[in-house]
Amino acid sequence: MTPNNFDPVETLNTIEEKFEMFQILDEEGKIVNESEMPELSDDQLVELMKRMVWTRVLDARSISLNRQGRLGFYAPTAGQEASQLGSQYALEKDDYILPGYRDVPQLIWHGLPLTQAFLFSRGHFKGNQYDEINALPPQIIIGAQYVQTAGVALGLKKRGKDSVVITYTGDGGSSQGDFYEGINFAGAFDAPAIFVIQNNNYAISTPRELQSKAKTLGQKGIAAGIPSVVVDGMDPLAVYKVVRDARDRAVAGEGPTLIEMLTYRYGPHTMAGDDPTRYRTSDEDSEWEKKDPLVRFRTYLEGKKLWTKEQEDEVIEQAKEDIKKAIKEADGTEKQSVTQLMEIMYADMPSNLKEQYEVYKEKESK
Ligand SMILES: Cc1ncc(C[n+]2csc(CCOP(=O)(O)OP(=O)(O)O)c2C)c(N)n1
Repeated sequence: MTPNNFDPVETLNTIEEKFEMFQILDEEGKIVNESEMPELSDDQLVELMKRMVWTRVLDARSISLNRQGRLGFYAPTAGQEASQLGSQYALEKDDYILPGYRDVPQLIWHGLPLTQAFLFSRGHFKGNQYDEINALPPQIIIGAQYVQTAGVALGLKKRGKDSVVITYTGDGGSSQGDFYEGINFAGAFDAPAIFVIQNNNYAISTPRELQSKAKTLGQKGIAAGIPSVVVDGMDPLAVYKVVRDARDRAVAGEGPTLIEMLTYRYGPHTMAGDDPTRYRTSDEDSEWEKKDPLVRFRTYLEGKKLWTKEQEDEVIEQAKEDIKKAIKEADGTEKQSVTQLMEIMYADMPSNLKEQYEVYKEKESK
């Protein structure tokens, strides 16, 4: 292109047109992109379904436990199972997860004991003390995990590890400065990172249309010079495939990838008083219910004679048992004290806090 026919509008349109949604399994449970099917055995497909069903039960139970005052902070996950678990399933145990507050399911399936997830919800420091899982605790500051991901990924690269870091933010998070800093830095250093935007159409009540003029959020990676893709976030097979490919590239030294997953949260933003009926229509909800990842994956697996109602009931019962046991364990965990909280916060406690520490030590001894 010569400077004479330089046309910035055409350049933009050309780029934006390229960002079509990648899909393998459609809403009817049919494979529409056979050549892109990921290499997953029948057992692996069933395992992924089990995880999605189990997690849907956890979501429903967490919401009622929260309403009973038995859990604290909780960000509902129903609707986002394909994005969350399809992506986690594409990781290896040594890979790192840097989650946002809604991404507790990925942590659990990466090895976080459910009891700890409940303790995190209750604000207990033991919920954030990870022993056997490569992950950081869920980030509450929107987008901050993107910058940390660039750092962790660069660290892995410098140490010659063949593992990667995956991080998640929302459509709202993709407007943060940290988002751009993270993808830019990771790109500049070919750091082995996978940046996910779970675009569930709303940042609390702010709709996607007000979030950015960009036609897709996935295209934002182009400015950082990194491969970028928009995927059907309700399709576990497509999500698995794009994340696995991104992982392969990262491990091969080819740097990060940005993945926008188009998804929806069926519940409220968090359990702290959000009412989605004030900003979403029931028609919109119904449209997305038709895309439910569990429904389409179930239809697909039933068609392959890999899944039955009995299997599903078994997983549901197992989930309920696991939850009951974990809540009991969480209830039995010693309450955290103020002094414990202060001890884990500081290697060297500032002198003014030391004074307060002594006051509490005294109080707690009584
Ligand atoms: C830096 C920062 N600003 C504002 C908030 C308050 N806040 C919490 S969640 C949220 C919306 C995030 O929406 P999105 O990134 O789309 O993620 P989703 O919750 O939909 O998964 C906001 C603004 C925050 N936690 N951190």
